[in-house]
Amino acid sequence: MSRLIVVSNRVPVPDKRGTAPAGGLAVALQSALKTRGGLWLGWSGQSCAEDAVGPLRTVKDGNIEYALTDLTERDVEEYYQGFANRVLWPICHYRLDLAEYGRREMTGYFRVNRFFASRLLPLIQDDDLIWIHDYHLIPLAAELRRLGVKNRIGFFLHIPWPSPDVFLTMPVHDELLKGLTAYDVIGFQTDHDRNNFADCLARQDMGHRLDMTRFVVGERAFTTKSYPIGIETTEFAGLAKRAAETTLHKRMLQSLDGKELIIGVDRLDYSKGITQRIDAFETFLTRHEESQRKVTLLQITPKSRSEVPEYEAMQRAVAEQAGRVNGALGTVDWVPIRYVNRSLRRPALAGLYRMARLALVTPLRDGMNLVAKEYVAAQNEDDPGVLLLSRFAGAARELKDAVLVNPYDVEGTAEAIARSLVMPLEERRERWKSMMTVLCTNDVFAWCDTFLEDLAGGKAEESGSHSV
Ligand code: GDG
Repeated sequence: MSRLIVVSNRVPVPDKRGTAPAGGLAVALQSALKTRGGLWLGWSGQSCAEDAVGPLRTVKDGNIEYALTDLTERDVEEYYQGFANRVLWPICHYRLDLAEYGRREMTGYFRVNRFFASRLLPLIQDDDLIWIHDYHLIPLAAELRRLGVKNRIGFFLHIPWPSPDVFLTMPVHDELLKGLTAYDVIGFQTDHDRNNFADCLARQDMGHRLDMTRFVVGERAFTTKSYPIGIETTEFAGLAKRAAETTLHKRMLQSLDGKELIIGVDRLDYSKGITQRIDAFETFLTRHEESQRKVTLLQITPKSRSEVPEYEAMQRAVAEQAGRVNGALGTVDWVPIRYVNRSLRRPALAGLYRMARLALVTPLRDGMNLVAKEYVAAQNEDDPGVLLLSRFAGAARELKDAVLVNPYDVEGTAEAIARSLVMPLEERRERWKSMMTVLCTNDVFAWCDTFLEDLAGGKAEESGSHSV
């Protein structure tokens, strides 16, 4: 079996406590690599002065070898905080209003991708499979090809690919599209994203389609498909079951004092629809007064990208909003919203999912959303809770038995909360069973194996072998 090289912006080297990172990409890839092993290269998270970037640092953990590089302060500002998080992230989540274009940031993005290629080059052996992840590194394969790399290279996009009308607002759209054609396999979360990508190629008159999955652009042929990402379903279910025995679990139950728990878990990000969700919860409480003092929303929201201004502003806005609702509706012995602004350990999270009667997973746009899948896996099959899920999350295309909502429709979401809380046991069981069947089939290992089978499935297309 060929060695696997994974490249992503950040590399989640486990800390001494074995704490898992709060981020979907890291959670999924760590599960996938655990069994197969390989090399994982990315940014260490440290920044330094222009002339102080040292050699790669390597850390071994089981059969995974992590290779970490520092970036300069300028790199981080232009490539990461700038182009990746203030252009690509908002554009791919349909937030044209938040995109901040700057030539300096765009140049920095391509420069850092060149730098990643130069760091990776000496590590590559002839038959390695190279798997590059997410929007930070779209041009990386093109940079590697320029350096003569002939290996099979795959790309997986964890976030949505928007429709051409949105994507083509980006000044460097053609460079990004052309950059993608340097890959052999391009993976998306859903067919919808894959079709949007194909529509962008068609709109720009780039190459042509050979069949459902194969395209030819200029001198390169590639495959593009959807590979919906999953979780370690069985393992996570076991974790949640075991957590029910812990003291944290018992303390939490005691503190609820018979009230129903509703849970929300999201990185603090404007794409997750947290403020709309709190509005919906408030509307539900005011319209269904009989539920006041009977339910509590636990919103767990670890900080994320605090150095980007939009995120810093949102941190304040959500805290204020939760405080306002608690002030307006709370009583001396009941707090409607418990707002936790830090990361919990994974077993604790699993136990809380299992305790919750209802999960609110209401992103305005999401590539997949692993929280939705984790919540379902964590349920007690005898008395499962209800998943209320945004129809704009990739997960909604698989979890059709969730209660699907439009998160922009605050009143509609409030009514869906009310309906979910009184859903009969029989219906809850049926919906849960059908969702669990999907999650057991499409788990993270299936995701990884299917992608890698396609990636290993052929030799890199020789330049010139497919002229159009
Ligand atoms: C991107 C895409 C796609 C959250 N809080 C804590 C915690 N988490 C964990 C969750 C889950 C992960 O972080 C979040 O994953 P999501 O998929 O929900 O969202 P993103 O971080 O935006 O991920 C997304 C994903 O990539 C994978 O392709 O699904 O669409 O945006 O695993 O459990 N983990 C711990 N403590 C927390 O407080 N330990």
